[in-house]
Amino acid sequence: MSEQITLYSATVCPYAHRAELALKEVGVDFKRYEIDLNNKPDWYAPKINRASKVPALAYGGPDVPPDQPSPDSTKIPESLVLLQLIPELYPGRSTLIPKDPIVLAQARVFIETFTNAFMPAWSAFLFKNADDAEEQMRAALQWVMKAKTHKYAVSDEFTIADAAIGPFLARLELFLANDVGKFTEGRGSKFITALRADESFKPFWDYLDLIKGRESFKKTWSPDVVLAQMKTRL
Ligand SMILES: N[C@@H](CCC(=O)N[C@@H](CS)C(=O)NCC(=O)O)C(=O)O
Repeated sequence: MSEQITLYSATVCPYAHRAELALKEVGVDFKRYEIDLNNKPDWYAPKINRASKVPALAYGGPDVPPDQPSPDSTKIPESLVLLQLIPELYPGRSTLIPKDPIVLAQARVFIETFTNAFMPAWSAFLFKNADDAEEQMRAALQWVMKAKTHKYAVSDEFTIADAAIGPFLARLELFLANDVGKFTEGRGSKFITALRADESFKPFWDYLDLIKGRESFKKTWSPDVVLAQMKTRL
């Protein structure tokens, strides 16, 4: 019998979404426990993740209710660690970890470079209302289009690179299109409309549609809940 898996998650969180995508891609049964980030349970930090962040996985140990975690399960935080661990626990059940070590290295470089290119623009637009937010975000999305070398990011198959960035790109579109963020009203939707009208960004939207069309994504994506939770965090 396989070990029990409990994922502590929050629907709004793109990092947690990475782990959920990996679990769905490998097709394993798991328990999911929603953490209210505005009102975290007292036991969460001491018993699951000292950093008090989602995602975190409780692996193995007895089959207990998620809100009564056992000291006998192994607790593992950090989305990128989980994105690697989950397919490694269930080899041959997904394409997440490319078989070719060179392609795997390229996936890791893709994730690292995406983080450096995208995160400052994400925060400039959504949280800082920076003067040059549009410019920064255009450059970040242009980087995505340029860095993507295959049908998916680094391969014709869905890998950790796509699972790492999809949750951020989908939320970017959702938050901006609905003007949910700490920016001037209308600025987000105007940007998305302009980007959609710009033919040079078509490969970006095609790529995002491809990710959003995967079963694993559809099963883990609740835009209404993401929006509602995001509004409480601004
Ligand atoms: N480096 C972490 C970042 C996770 C993270 O920042 N999660 C946020 C939610 S998106 C969180 O739990 N924040 C704690 C809080 O809001 O109190 C990872 O990749 O898993």
